[in-house]
Amino acid sequence: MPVRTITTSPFADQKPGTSGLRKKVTVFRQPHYIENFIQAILETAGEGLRGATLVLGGDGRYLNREAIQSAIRLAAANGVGRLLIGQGGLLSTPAASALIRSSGAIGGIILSASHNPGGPEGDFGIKYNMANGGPAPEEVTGAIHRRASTLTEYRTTDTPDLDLDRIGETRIEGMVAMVVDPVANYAALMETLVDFDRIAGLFKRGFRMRFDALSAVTGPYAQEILERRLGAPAGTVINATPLPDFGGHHPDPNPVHAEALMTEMMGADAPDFGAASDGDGDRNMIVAPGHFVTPSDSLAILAAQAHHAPGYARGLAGVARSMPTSRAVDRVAKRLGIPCFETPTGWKFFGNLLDSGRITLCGEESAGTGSDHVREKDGLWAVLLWLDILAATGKRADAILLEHWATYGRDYYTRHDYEEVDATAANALMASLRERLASLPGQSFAGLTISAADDFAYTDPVDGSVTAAQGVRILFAEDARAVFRLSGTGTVGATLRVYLERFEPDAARHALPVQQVLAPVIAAAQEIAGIARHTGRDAPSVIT
Ligand code: VG1
Ligand code: CO
Repeated sequence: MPVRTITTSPFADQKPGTSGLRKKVTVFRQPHYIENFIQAILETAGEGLRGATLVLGGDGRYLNREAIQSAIRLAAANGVGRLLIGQGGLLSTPAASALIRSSGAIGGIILSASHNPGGPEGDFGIKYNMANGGPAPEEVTGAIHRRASTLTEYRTTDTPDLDLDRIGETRIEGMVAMVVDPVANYAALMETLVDFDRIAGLFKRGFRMRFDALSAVTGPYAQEILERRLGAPAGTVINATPLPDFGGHHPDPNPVHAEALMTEMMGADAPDFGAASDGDGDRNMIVAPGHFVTPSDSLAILAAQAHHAPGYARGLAGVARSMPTSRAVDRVAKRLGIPCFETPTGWKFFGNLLDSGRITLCGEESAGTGSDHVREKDGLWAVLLWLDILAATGKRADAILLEHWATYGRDYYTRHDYEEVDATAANALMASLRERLASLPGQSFAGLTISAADDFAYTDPVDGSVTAAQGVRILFAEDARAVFRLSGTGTVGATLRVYLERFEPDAARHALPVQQVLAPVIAAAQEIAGIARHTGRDAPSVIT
Protein backbone atom coordinates (compact mmCIF):
# COMPACT_ATOMS: atom_id res chain seq x y z
CA MET A 1 0.00 0.00 0.00
CA PRO A 2 2.12 2.90 -1.20
CA VAL A 3 2.32 6.30 0.39
CA ARG A 4 0.34 8.85 -1.58
CA THR A 5 0.76 12.59 -1.81
CA ILE A 6 -2.54 14.47 -1.94
CA THR A 7 -2.82 18.03 -3.15
CA THR A 8 -4.56 20.32 -0.66
CA SER A 9 -5.22 24.02 -0.53
CA PRO A 10 -3.96 25.67 2.65
CA PHE A 11 -6.39 26.84 5.35
CA ALA A 12 -5.72 30.27 6.82
CA ASP A 13 -8.00 29.70 9.83
CA GLN A 14 -6.13 26.75 11.41
CA LYS A 15 -4.93 28.83 14.34
CA PRO A 16 -4.89 27.03 17.72
CA GLY A 17 -6.42 29.01 20.62
CA THR A 18 -6.23 28.54 24.41
CA SER A 19 -6.19 24.77 23.92
CA GLY A 20 -5.77 23.48 20.38
CA LEU A 21 -7.71 24.11 17.19
CA ARG A 22 -11.46 24.29 17.87
CA LYS A 23 -14.09 24.77 15.20
CA LYS A 24 -17.60 23.69 14.34
CA VAL A 25 -17.86 20.11 13.08
CA THR A 26 -19.06 21.57 9.77
CA VAL A 27 -15.73 23.39 9.40
CA PHE A 28 -13.73 20.23 10.16
CA ARG A 29 -15.79 18.30 7.59
CA GLN A 30 -14.48 20.37 4.68
CA PRO A 31 -12.42 18.17 2.36
CA HIS A 32 -8.77 17.86 3.48
CA TYR A 33 -9.32 20.09 6.55
CA ILE A 34 -8.39 17.49 9.19
CA GLU A 35 -5.56 16.04 7.10
CA ASN A 36 -4.14 19.50 6.42
CA PHE A 37 -3.88 20.33 10.13
CA ILE A 38 -2.46 16.94 11.11
CA GLN A 39 0.13 17.15 8.33
CA ALA A 40 1.11 20.58 9.70
CA ILE A 41 1.52 19.07 13.18
CA LEU A 42 3.62 16.18 11.89
CA GLU A 43 5.86 18.45 9.81
CA THR A 44 6.32 20.83 12.73
CA ALA A 45 7.40 17.88 14.90
CA GLY A 46 10.21 17.57 12.34
CA GLU A 47 12.82 14.91 11.69
CA GLY A 48 12.57 13.57 15.25
CA LEU A 49 9.25 12.05 14.29
CA ARG A 50 10.87 9.47 12.04
CA GLY A 51 10.77 6.12 13.83
CA ALA A 52 9.46 7.74 17.02
CA THR A 53 6.45 6.86 19.17
CA LEU A 54 3.34 9.02 18.94
CA VAL A 55 0.15 8.83 21.05
CA LEU A 56 -3.33 9.24 19.53
CA GLY A 57 -6.78 9.38 21.13
CA GLY A 58 -9.81 11.53 21.65
CA ASP A 59 -12.83 12.23 23.80
CA GLY A 60 -15.20 10.14 21.69
CA ARG A 61 -17.20 13.01 20.29
CA TYR A 62 -18.79 13.09 16.83
CA LEU A 63 -16.06 12.77 14.13
CA ASN A 64 -13.60 11.18 16.61
CA ARG A 65 -13.35 7.81 14.86
CA GLU A 66 -13.07 9.25 11.34
CA ALA A 67 -10.37 11.70 12.43
CA ILE A 68 -8.47 8.89 14.21
CA GLN A 69 -8.47 6.84 10.99
CA SER A 70 -7.13 9.82 9.02
CA ALA A 71 -4.45 10.45 11.65
CA ILE A 72 -3.35 6.81 11.53
CA ARG A 73 -2.82 7.00 7.76
CA LEU A 74 -0.97 10.30 7.96
CA ALA A 75 1.24 9.08 10.80
CA ALA A 76 2.20 5.96 8.81
CA ALA A 77 2.91 7.98 5.68
CA ASN A 78 5.02 10.50 7.58
CA GLY A 79 7.38 7.96 9.08
CA VAL A 80 6.08 7.51 12.64
CA GLY A 81 7.60 4.33 14.12
CA ARG A 82 4.99 3.37 16.66
CA LEU A 83 1.51 4.80 17.15
CA LEU A 84 -0.27 4.14 20.47
CA ILE A 85 -4.03 4.50 20.02
CA GLY A 86 -6.57 4.35 22.83
CA GLN A 87 -9.06 1.52 22.35
CA GLY A 88 -12.27 2.77 20.74
CA GLY A 89 -10.31 5.88 19.76
CA LEU A 90 -10.60 7.05 23.38
CA LEU A 91 -8.03 8.69 25.61
CA SER A 92 -8.82 11.33 28.18
CA THR A 93 -6.50 14.34 27.97
CA PRO A 94 -4.70 13.50 31.25
CA ALA A 95 -4.45 9.82 30.28
CA ALA A 96 -2.89 10.85 26.95
CA SER A 97 -0.43 13.03 28.84
CA ALA A 98 0.46 10.13 31.14
CA LEU A 99 0.86 7.73 28.20
CA ILE A 100 3.13 10.13 26.29
CA ARG A 101 5.36 10.36 29.36
CA SER A 102 5.45 6.66 30.24
CA SER A 103 5.97 5.46 26.65
CA GLY A 104 8.73 7.93 25.84
CA ALA A 105 6.67 9.29 22.95
CA ILE A 106 7.73 12.34 20.99
CA GLY A 107 4.23 13.74 21.50
CA GLY A 108 0.56 13.07 21.08
CA ILE A 109 -2.44 14.14 19.06
CA ILE A 110 -5.60 14.55 21.13
CA LEU A 111 -8.91 14.93 19.37
CA SER A 112 -11.17 17.03 21.54
CA ALA A 113 -13.03 20.28 21.87
CA SER A 114 -13.08 19.62 25.61
CA HIS A 115 -15.97 21.35 27.36
CA ASN A 116 -17.60 22.53 24.10
CA PRO A 117 -20.79 20.72 23.02
CA GLY A 118 -20.46 17.84 20.52
CA GLY A 119 -22.57 16.21 17.81
CA PRO A 120 -22.96 17.11 14.13
CA GLU A 121 -23.95 20.68 15.05
CA GLY A 122 -21.38 20.92 17.83
CA ASP A 123 -17.65 21.45 17.99
CA PHE A 124 -14.58 19.37 17.23
CA GLY A 125 -10.96 19.99 18.05
CA ILE A 126 -7.38 18.80 17.58
CA LYS A 127 -4.51 19.54 19.93
CA TYR A 128 -0.88 18.58 19.98
CA ASN A 129 1.09 17.69 23.10
CA MET A 130 4.85 17.58 23.45
CA ALA A 131 7.23 14.91 24.76
CA ASN A 132 6.74 16.16 28.34
CA GLY A 133 3.05 15.31 27.97
CA GLY A 134 1.96 18.94 27.99
CA PRO A 135 0.20 21.18 25.47
CA ALA A 136 2.44 22.61 22.76
CA PRO A 137 3.73 26.02 23.83
CA GLU A 138 2.94 29.16 21.86
CA GLU A 139 5.99 29.04 19.59
CA VAL A 140 5.00 25.53 18.47
CA THR A 141 1.31 26.28 17.95
CA GLY A 142 2.40 29.37 16.02
CA ALA A 143 4.64 27.23 13.81
CA ILE A 144 1.82 24.72 13.22
CA HIS A 145 -0.50 27.55 12.21
CA ARG A 146 2.05 29.00 9.78
CA ARG A 147 2.64 25.57 8.27
CA ALA A 148 -1.10 24.84 7.97
CA SER A 149 -1.69 28.10 6.15
CA THR A 150 0.92 27.38 3.47
CA LEU A 151 0.68 23.59 3.00
CA THR A 152 -0.10 22.46 -0.52
CA GLU A 153 0.04 18.70 -0.03
CA TYR A 154 -0.15 15.99 2.61
CA ARG A 155 1.05 12.40 2.78
CA THR A 156 -1.28 9.50 3.45
CA THR A 157 -1.79 5.81 2.61
CA ASP A 158 -4.64 3.79 1.14
CA THR A 159 -4.73 1.48 4.16
CA PRO A 160 -8.19 0.24 5.18
CA ASP A 161 -9.64 1.44 8.50
CA LEU A 162 -7.98 -0.04 11.56
CA ASP A 163 -10.20 -1.97 13.99
CA LEU A 164 -10.08 0.49 16.88
CA ASP A 165 -11.98 -1.77 19.25
CA ARG A 166 -9.56 -4.69 19.25
CA ILE A 167 -6.44 -4.43 21.42
CA GLY A 168 -3.43 -5.46 19.36
CA GLU A 169 -0.76 -4.50 16.85
CA THR A 170 -1.02 -3.89 13.12
CA ARG A 171 1.81 -2.98 10.74
CA ILE A 172 1.00 -0.10 8.40
CA GLU A 173 3.86 0.78 6.06
CA GLY A 174 6.88 1.13 8.36
CA MET A 175 4.71 1.88 11.41
CA VAL A 176 3.35 -0.34 14.14
CA ALA A 177 -0.15 0.77 15.15
CA MET A 178 -0.92 -0.45 18.66
CA VAL A 179 -4.44 -0.25 20.06
CA VAL A 180 -4.02 -0.05 23.85
CA ASP A 181 -6.27 -0.06 26.92
CA PRO A 182 -6.92 3.65 27.54
CA VAL A 183 -7.46 3.24 31.29
CA ALA A 184 -4.86 0.77 32.62
CA ASN A 185 -1.74 2.96 32.44
CA TYR A 186 -3.62 5.93 33.96
CA ALA A 187 -5.13 3.90 36.78
CA ALA A 188 -1.70 2.51 37.67
CA LEU A 189 -0.35 6.07 37.92
CA MET A 190 -3.20 7.08 40.23
CA GLU A 191 -2.34 4.19 42.58
CA THR A 192 1.10 5.73 43.14
CA LEU A 193 -0.35 9.11 44.17
CA VAL A 194 -3.23 8.39 46.53
CA ASP A 195 -3.90 5.61 49.03
CA PHE A 196 -6.36 3.28 47.27
CA ASP A 197 -6.77 1.06 50.37
CA ARG A 198 -7.64 4.03 52.52
CA ILE A 199 -10.22 5.31 50.02
CA ALA A 200 -11.64 1.80 49.63
CA GLY A 201 -12.08 1.76 53.42
CA LEU A 202 -14.17 4.90 53.13
CA PHE A 203 -16.55 3.25 50.67
CA LYS A 204 -16.64 0.08 52.79
CA ARG A 205 -17.91 2.16 55.69
CA GLY A 206 -20.84 3.36 53.57
CA PHE A 207 -19.49 6.63 52.15
CA ARG A 208 -21.79 7.74 49.33
CA MET A 209 -20.59 9.51 46.24
CA ARG A 210 -22.01 10.63 42.90
CA PHE A 211 -19.72 11.13 39.91
CA ASP A 212 -21.36 12.57 36.79
CA ALA A 213 -19.29 11.83 33.69
CA LEU A 214 -21.75 13.87 31.58
CA SER A 215 -21.65 11.12 28.89
CA ALA A 216 -18.08 12.12 28.08
CA VAL A 217 -14.71 10.39 28.18
CA THR A 218 -14.21 10.05 31.96
CA GLY A 219 -16.97 7.43 32.35
CA PRO A 220 -14.79 4.35 31.70
CA TYR A 221 -11.99 5.77 33.87
CA ALA A 222 -14.28 6.58 36.78
CA GLN A 223 -16.07 3.23 36.59
CA GLU A 224 -12.80 1.29 36.58
CA ILE A 225 -11.18 3.29 39.38
CA LEU A 226 -14.08 4.26 41.64
CA GLU A 227 -16.40 1.30 41.23
CA ARG A 228 -14.06 -1.58 40.40
CA ARG A 229 -10.79 -0.77 42.16
CA LEU A 230 -12.08 1.31 45.08
CA GLY A 231 -15.32 -0.60 45.64
CA ALA A 232 -17.79 2.26 45.34
CA PRO A 233 -21.29 0.84 44.75
CA ALA A 234 -22.42 0.38 41.15
CA GLY A 235 -24.28 3.48 40.04
CA THR A 236 -21.86 5.82 41.82
CA VAL A 237 -20.77 6.89 38.33
CA ILE A 238 -23.65 8.19 36.23
CA ASN A 239 -23.78 9.07 32.51
CA ALA A 240 -20.76 6.76 32.24
CA THR A 241 -20.91 5.85 28.56
CA PRO A 242 -19.09 8.27 26.24
CA LEU A 243 -21.55 9.32 23.53
CA PRO A 244 -20.75 11.17 20.26
CA ASP A 245 -23.13 13.99 21.24
CA PHE A 246 -22.61 13.62 25.02
CA GLY A 247 -26.29 12.68 25.20
CA GLY A 248 -27.11 16.32 24.55
CA HIS A 249 -25.15 17.34 27.68
CA HIS A 250 -22.94 20.38 27.54
CA PRO A 251 -19.92 18.59 29.00
CA ASP A 252 -18.76 21.56 31.06
CA PRO A 253 -18.71 20.66 34.76
CA ASN A 254 -20.10 23.74 36.46
CA PRO A 255 -23.25 24.39 38.52
CA VAL A 256 -25.17 25.42 35.39
CA HIS A 257 -24.33 22.53 33.06
CA ALA A 258 -24.10 19.84 35.76
CA GLU A 259 -27.47 20.88 37.12
CA ALA A 260 -28.69 17.38 38.01
CA LEU A 261 -25.66 16.76 40.21
CA MET A 262 -26.09 20.15 41.87
CA THR A 263 -29.75 19.44 42.63
CA GLU A 264 -28.88 16.10 44.20
CA MET A 265 -26.00 17.56 46.25
CA MET A 266 -28.14 20.44 47.53
CA GLY A 267 -31.02 18.08 48.43
CA ALA A 268 -32.00 16.68 51.83
CA ASP A 269 -30.46 13.22 51.38
CA ALA A 270 -27.35 14.37 49.51
CA PRO A 271 -24.47 11.93 49.03
CA ASP A 272 -21.27 12.64 51.00
CA PHE A 273 -19.43 13.87 47.92
CA GLY A 274 -20.25 14.93 44.37
CA ALA A 275 -18.02 15.38 41.35
CA ALA A 276 -18.17 15.79 37.59
CA SER A 277 -15.74 16.01 34.71
CA ASP A 278 -15.72 17.53 31.23
CA GLY A 279 -15.63 16.28 27.63
CA ASP A 280 -11.97 15.23 27.64
CA GLY A 281 -11.60 14.51 31.36
CA ASP A 282 -9.20 17.26 32.34
CA ARG A 283 -11.66 19.38 34.33
CA ASN A 284 -13.25 18.59 37.67
CA MET A 285 -16.16 19.95 39.63
CA ILE A 286 -16.31 19.30 43.36
CA VAL A 287 -19.54 19.53 45.34
CA ALA A 288 -19.76 19.02 49.09
CA PRO A 289 -23.17 18.32 50.61
CA GLY A 290 -24.96 21.67 50.45
CA HIS A 291 -21.94 23.53 49.00
CA PHE A 292 -20.48 23.98 45.55
CA VAL A 293 -16.71 24.23 45.98
CA THR A 294 -15.36 26.83 43.57
CA PRO A 295 -12.38 25.57 41.56
CA SER A 296 -10.31 28.37 43.07
CA ASP A 297 -11.18 27.19 46.60
CA SER A 298 -10.64 23.57 45.61
CA LEU A 299 -7.11 24.38 44.43
CA ALA A 300 -6.38 26.16 47.71
CA ILE A 301 -7.79 23.29 49.78
CA LEU A 302 -5.81 20.68 47.85
CA ALA A 303 -2.65 22.76 48.30
CA ALA A 304 -3.27 22.96 52.05
CA GLN A 305 -4.13 19.25 52.45
CA ALA A 306 -2.18 17.40 49.75
CA HIS A 307 0.48 16.21 52.23
CA HIS A 308 -2.07 13.67 53.54
CA ALA A 309 -1.74 11.72 50.25
CA PRO A 310 1.34 9.51 49.71
CA GLY A 311 2.26 11.19 46.42
CA TYR A 312 2.61 14.57 48.14
CA ALA A 313 3.77 13.54 51.61
CA ARG A 314 7.04 15.40 51.14
CA GLY A 315 5.18 18.68 50.70
CA LEU A 316 4.89 21.00 47.72
CA ALA A 317 7.76 22.79 45.95
CA GLY A 318 5.43 25.60 44.94
CA VAL A 319 2.05 26.29 43.40
CA ALA A 320 0.68 28.24 40.45
CA ARG A 321 -2.66 29.58 39.33
CA SER A 322 -3.89 31.26 36.18
CA MET A 323 -4.30 35.01 36.59
CA PRO A 324 -8.14 35.05 36.73
CA THR A 325 -8.16 32.31 39.41
CA SER A 326 -8.87 33.71 42.89
CA ARG A 327 -6.07 34.46 45.31
CA ALA A 328 -7.19 31.73 47.75
CA VAL A 329 -4.20 29.53 46.88
CA ASP A 330 -1.82 32.47 47.34
CA ARG A 331 -2.87 32.59 51.00
CA VAL A 332 -2.06 28.90 51.45
CA ALA A 333 1.32 29.28 49.72
CA LYS A 334 2.17 32.18 51.99
CA ARG A 335 1.45 30.14 55.09
CA LEU A 336 3.43 27.16 53.73
CA GLY A 337 6.31 29.45 52.82
CA ILE A 338 6.38 28.27 49.19
CA PRO A 339 6.31 30.29 45.96
CA CYS A 340 3.05 30.98 44.12
CA PHE A 341 3.20 31.82 40.40
CA GLU A 342 0.53 33.70 38.43
CA THR A 343 0.31 32.63 34.77
CA PRO A 344 -1.89 33.47 31.76
CA THR A 345 -5.00 31.37 31.14
CA GLY A 346 -4.29 27.97 29.56
CA TRP A 347 -2.45 24.91 30.83
CA LYS A 348 0.51 25.34 28.48
CA PHE A 349 1.85 28.09 30.74
CA PHE A 350 2.32 25.68 33.66
CA GLY A 351 4.58 23.34 31.66
CA ASN A 352 7.92 25.04 32.28
CA LEU A 353 7.15 25.56 35.97
CA LEU A 354 6.32 21.86 36.37
CA ASP A 355 9.26 20.63 34.27
CA SER A 356 11.73 22.75 36.22
CA GLY A 357 10.44 21.53 39.58
CA ARG A 358 9.32 25.00 40.66
CA ILE A 359 5.77 23.88 41.36
CA THR A 360 3.98 20.67 42.37
CA LEU A 361 0.33 21.77 42.14
CA CYS A 362 -1.48 24.22 39.88
CA GLY A 363 -4.94 25.16 38.76
CA GLU A 364 -7.41 27.41 37.00
CA GLU A 365 -10.74 28.93 37.97
CA SER A 366 -12.31 27.07 35.05
CA ALA A 367 -12.32 23.77 36.97
CA GLY A 368 -8.79 22.67 36.10
CA THR A 369 -6.50 21.27 38.77
CA GLY A 370 -3.35 19.24 38.30
CA SER A 371 0.05 18.32 39.60
CA ASP A 372 3.47 17.31 38.36
CA HIS A 373 2.29 13.69 37.72
CA VAL A 374 1.28 14.73 34.18
CA ARG A 375 1.42 17.95 32.17
CA GLU A 376 -2.32 18.48 31.80
CA LYS A 377 -5.04 19.30 34.22
CA ASP A 378 -6.55 16.09 35.53
CA GLY A 379 -10.20 15.81 36.53
CA LEU A 380 -10.32 12.35 38.09
CA TRP A 381 -6.99 12.86 39.86
CA ALA A 382 -8.42 15.90 41.67
CA VAL A 383 -11.43 13.84 42.73
CA LEU A 384 -9.18 11.04 44.02
CA LEU A 385 -7.01 13.50 45.94
CA TRP A 386 -10.13 14.94 47.57
CA LEU A 387 -11.29 11.43 48.47
CA ASP A 388 -7.92 10.56 49.99
CA ILE A 389 -7.98 13.78 52.04
CA LEU A 390 -11.49 12.92 53.28
CA ALA A 391 -10.33 9.39 54.12
CA ALA A 392 -7.14 10.54 55.87
CA THR A 393 -8.73 13.31 57.94
CA GLY A 394 -12.06 11.59 58.59
CA LYS A 395 -13.73 14.94 57.97
CA ARG A 396 -16.75 15.72 55.84
CA ALA A 397 -16.17 17.70 52.63
CA ASP A 398 -18.37 20.58 53.79
CA ALA A 399 -16.47 20.76 57.10
CA ILE A 400 -13.16 20.96 55.24
CA LEU A 401 -14.47 23.85 53.15
CA LEU A 402 -15.82 25.82 56.12
CA GLU A 403 -12.66 25.22 58.15
CA HIS A 404 -10.57 26.38 55.21
CA TRP A 405 -12.47 29.67 55.05
CA ALA A 406 -12.22 30.10 58.83
CA THR A 407 -8.45 29.63 58.65
CA TYR A 408 -7.62 31.66 55.55
CA GLY A 409 -10.66 33.87 54.97
CA ARG A 410 -13.07 33.44 52.05
CA ASP A 411 -12.49 34.67 48.52
CA TYR A 412 -16.04 35.16 47.26
CA TYR A 413 -15.84 34.40 43.56
CA THR A 414 -18.01 34.30 40.44
CA ARG A 415 -17.51 34.31 36.68
CA HIS A 416 -19.92 36.02 34.30
CA ASP A 417 -19.73 34.91 30.67
CA TYR A 418 -21.26 36.87 27.79
CA GLU A 419 -21.33 34.25 25.05
CA GLU A 420 -21.62 34.65 21.29
CA VAL A 421 -21.19 38.41 21.44
CA ASP A 422 -20.39 40.22 18.21
CA ALA A 423 -16.60 39.92 17.86
CA THR A 424 -16.08 43.52 16.73
CA ALA A 425 -18.06 44.81 19.73
CA ALA A 426 -16.12 42.59 22.14
CA ASN A 427 -12.78 43.76 20.74
CA ALA A 428 -13.91 47.37 20.99
CA LEU A 429 -14.83 46.84 24.66
CA MET A 430 -11.37 45.43 25.43
CA ALA A 431 -9.62 48.16 23.42
CA SER A 432 -11.51 50.86 25.25
CA LEU A 433 -10.60 49.33 28.63
CA ARG A 434 -6.95 49.16 27.61
CA GLU A 435 -6.92 52.80 26.51
CA ARG A 436 -8.23 53.94 29.89
CA LEU A 437 -5.95 51.85 32.13
CA ALA A 438 -3.75 54.75 33.20
CA SER A 439 -6.64 57.02 34.14
CA LEU A 440 -8.68 54.46 36.12
CA PRO A 441 -6.84 54.38 39.47
CA GLY A 442 -8.48 56.72 41.97
CA GLN A 443 -11.88 56.61 40.24
CA SER A 444 -14.88 55.16 42.08
CA PHE A 445 -17.65 52.93 40.72
CA ALA A 446 -20.57 51.44 42.68
CA GLY A 447 -18.94 52.54 45.92
CA LEU A 448 -15.59 50.85 45.18
CA THR A 449 -12.35 52.71 44.47
CA ILE A 450 -9.91 51.48 41.84
CA SER A 451 -6.41 51.13 43.30
CA ALA A 452 -4.64 49.67 40.24
CA ALA A 453 -5.40 48.63 36.66
CA ASP A 454 -3.24 46.82 34.13
CA ASP A 455 -3.17 44.44 31.18
CA PHE A 456 -1.62 41.21 32.43
CA ALA A 457 1.71 40.24 30.84
CA TYR A 458 3.70 37.18 31.84
CA THR A 459 7.41 36.60 31.71
CA ASP A 460 8.15 32.88 31.94
CA PRO A 461 10.78 32.51 34.69
CA VAL A 462 12.30 29.48 32.96
CA ASP A 463 12.74 30.49 29.31
CA GLY A 464 12.19 34.24 29.60
CA SER A 465 9.44 34.29 26.96
CA VAL A 466 6.96 37.14 27.32
CA THR A 467 3.23 36.76 26.71
CA ALA A 468 1.38 40.09 26.70
CA ALA A 469 -2.25 41.26 26.62
CA GLN A 470 -3.60 38.38 28.70
CA GLY A 471 -6.49 40.22 30.32
CA VAL A 472 -7.35 43.48 32.02
CA ARG A 473 -7.10 43.46 35.83
CA ILE A 474 -8.90 46.04 37.92
CA LEU A 475 -8.00 46.03 41.61
CA PHE A 476 -10.18 47.80 44.15
CA ALA A 477 -9.04 49.27 47.42
CA GLU A 478 -11.79 47.23 49.15
CA ASP A 479 -9.81 43.98 48.54
CA ALA A 480 -11.84 43.15 45.45
CA ARG A 481 -10.91 42.48 41.83
CA ALA A 482 -12.51 42.37 38.38
CA VAL A 483 -10.77 40.75 35.40
CA PHE A 484 -11.82 40.99 31.75
CA ARG A 485 -10.64 38.79 28.91
CA LEU A 486 -11.94 37.22 25.71
CA SER A 487 -12.21 33.45 25.47
CA GLY A 488 -9.81 31.55 23.21
CA THR A 489 -11.89 28.37 23.00
CA GLY A 490 -15.24 29.56 21.65
CA THR A 491 -16.27 28.87 18.06
CA VAL A 492 -19.02 31.45 17.47
CA GLY A 493 -18.44 35.21 17.73
CA ALA A 494 -16.63 36.23 20.90
CA THR A 495 -17.14 35.29 24.53
CA LEU A 496 -16.40 37.96 27.12
CA ARG A 497 -15.36 36.51 30.47
CA VAL A 498 -15.67 38.72 33.54
CA TYR A 499 -14.11 37.29 36.70
CA LEU A 500 -15.24 38.87 39.96
CA GLU A 501 -14.00 38.38 43.49
CA ARG A 502 -13.85 39.93 46.94
CA PHE A 503 -11.99 38.80 50.01
CA GLU A 504 -13.83 38.42 53.32
CA PRO A 505 -11.66 37.66 56.36
CA ASP A 506 -14.53 37.63 58.88
CA ALA A 507 -15.83 34.09 59.49
CA ALA A 508 -19.17 35.52 60.64
CA ARG A 509 -19.66 36.66 57.04
CA HIS A 510 -18.74 33.45 55.23
CA ALA A 511 -22.26 32.10 54.64
CA LEU A 512 -23.68 34.92 52.52
CA PRO A 513 -25.06 34.50 48.96
CA VAL A 514 -22.18 34.91 46.50
CA GLN A 515 -23.95 37.12 43.95
CA GLN A 516 -25.16 39.39 46.77
CA VAL A 517 -21.70 39.83 48.28
CA LEU A 518 -20.26 40.54 44.85
CA ALA A 519 -23.08 42.83 43.68
CA PRO A 520 -21.00 46.04 44.01
CA VAL A 521 -18.04 44.44 42.18
CA ILE A 522 -20.40 43.23 39.43
CA ALA A 523 -21.99 46.67 39.10
CA ALA A 524 -18.59 48.37 39.03
CA ALA A 525 -17.30 45.95 36.38
CA GLN A 526 -20.34 46.47 34.15
CA GLU A 527 -19.96 50.23 34.43
CA ILE A 528 -16.18 50.38 33.95
CA ALA A 529 -16.27 48.23 30.83
CA GLY A 530 -19.56 49.58 29.48
CA ILE A 531 -20.71 46.00 28.88
CA ALA A 532 -24.31 46.85 27.98
CA ARG A 533 -23.27 49.75 25.76
CA HIS A 534 -20.74 47.69 23.79
CA THR A 535 -22.49 44.33 23.60
CA GLY A 536 -26.16 45.21 23.87
CA ARG A 537 -26.43 42.67 26.69
CA ASP A 538 -27.79 43.68 30.07
CA ALA A 539 -27.05 40.30 31.68
CA PRO A 540 -24.47 37.53 31.27
CA SER A 541 -25.46 34.32 29.46
CA VAL A 542 -23.84 32.03 32.04
CA ILE A 543 -23.07 32.75 35.69
CA THR A 544 -20.87 30.24 37.49
C1 VG1 B 1 -11.04 28.07 28.84
C2 VG1 B 1 -10.67 28.31 30.28
C3 VG1 B 1 -9.21 28.02 30.52
C4 VG1 B 1 -8.89 26.59 30.06
C5 VG1 B 1 -9.33 26.39 28.63
C6 VG1 B 1 -9.16 24.97 28.16
O1 VG1 B 1 -10.31 28.96 28.00
O2 VG1 B 1 -10.96 29.63 30.66
O3 VG1 B 1 -8.91 28.20 31.88
O4 VG1 B 1 -7.52 26.33 30.18
O5 VG1 B 1 -10.71 26.73 28.48
O6 VG1 B 1 -9.86 24.09 28.99
P1 VG1 B 1 -10.93 30.31 27.40
O7 VG1 B 1 -9.85 30.90 26.56
O8 VG1 B 1 -12.17 29.93 26.68
O9 VG1 B 1 -11.26 31.16 28.59
V1 VG1 B 1 -10.52 22.68 28.33
O10 VG1 B 1 -11.06 21.77 29.56
O11 VG1 B 1 -11.47 23.31 27.18
O12 VG1 B 1 -9.20 21.90 27.55
CO1 CO C 1 -11.17 19.84 28.98
